[in-house]
Amino acid sequence: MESNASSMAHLFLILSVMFTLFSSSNGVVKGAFEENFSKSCPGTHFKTSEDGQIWYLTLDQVSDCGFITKQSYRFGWYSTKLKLVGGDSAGVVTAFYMCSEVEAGPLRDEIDFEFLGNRTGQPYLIQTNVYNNGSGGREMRHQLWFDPTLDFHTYSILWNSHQIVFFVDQVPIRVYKNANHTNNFFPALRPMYVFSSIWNADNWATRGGLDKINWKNAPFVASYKDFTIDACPWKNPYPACASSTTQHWWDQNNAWHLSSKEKIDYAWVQRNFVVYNYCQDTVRNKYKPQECWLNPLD
Ligand SMILES: *[C@@H]1O[C@H](CO)[C@@H](O)[C@H](O)[C@H]1NC(C)=O
Ligand SMILES: *[C@@H]1O[C@H](CO)[C@@H](O)[C@H](O)[C@H]1NC(C)=O
Ligand SMILES: *[C@@H]1O[C@H](CO)[C@@H](O)[C@H](O)[C@H]1NC(C)=O
Ligand SMILES: CC(=O)N[C@H]1CO[C@H](CO)[C@@H](O)[C@@H]1O
Repeated sequence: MESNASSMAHLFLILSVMFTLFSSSNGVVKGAFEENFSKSCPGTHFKTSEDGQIWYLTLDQVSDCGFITKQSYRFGWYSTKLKLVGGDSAGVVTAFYMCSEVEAGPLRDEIDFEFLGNRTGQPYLIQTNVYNNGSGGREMRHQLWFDPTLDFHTYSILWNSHQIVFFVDQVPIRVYKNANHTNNFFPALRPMYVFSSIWNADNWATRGGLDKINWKNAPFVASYKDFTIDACPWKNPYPACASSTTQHWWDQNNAWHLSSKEKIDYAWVQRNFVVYNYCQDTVRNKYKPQECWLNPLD
């Protein structure tokens, strides 16, 4: 009996070690910058805090700055905490996005969070967009219910075969459903890299390009921390990440729809913070794109 119990305990220990090993190789990415990311700017424009936990990206007249995951992923949960450039940040765009190509090629898929700076005291706008096979034009713009330059807030993307959800501090601000028709406009096939960047977009970003960057305020610094990717790392051959062969939490029934609490939060955002919705833009779209007819609460 005695020896049985101890060998059971032994087996249990081995199993939990194996479980730990497997779960840490399952695509959860936290911290450790160089291991998981490459930067695309001079060292002067990318700095970290002493403990390596906060990453500072700088834009000035010499350079912009960005970083990208070494690995690509298909479906999952992508999240970061971000503190935006304060003061006069008109023309500066900070981004957290996903793209199927390292260099923005003509047939890319993309899921974007873009933070459009503004003059001191004027509100930042969040622009989100979805690209499918090289076409975009799915912009929405939201105001925020807080000042995103004062502190870190969490911005997250949930991506699975049924929906793309953009979250701000766990509040779903936008739900983009999969129409699933033969001509649907939903990026689901190609794995994507995860990017972050800060750059000069004063030809379009603030009041349609009227407000230019005031370089006297440079350098502009955006701060990132707690980058989390809980997703399926892409491996050949396809379909290593296909939903039918896996049981990841992000591709199960609960993640295919908003929860009832999320539906209430979503409705609150729709009532109070939407500034622009391409689905309502009859000047740009004579016919409503088909995904606009889908119910985000389904
Ligand atoms: C993407 O667009 C290209 C060029 O228009 C087309 O040849 C290709 O079939 C498209 N791919 C998908 C997956 O829609
Ligand atoms: C879309 O179609 C595919 C293939 O028929 C199916 O596996 C998937 O569950 C469908 N998705 C939705 C959102 O209906
Ligand atoms: C910047 O502030 C102006 C004035 O309040 C506002 O009209 C605009 O929507 C704000 N954001 C952007 C990105 O232009
Ligand atoms: C996908 C990937 O490269 N993941 C790595 C991220 O960094 C951790 C260590 O912090 C590694 O264990 C992962 O393999």
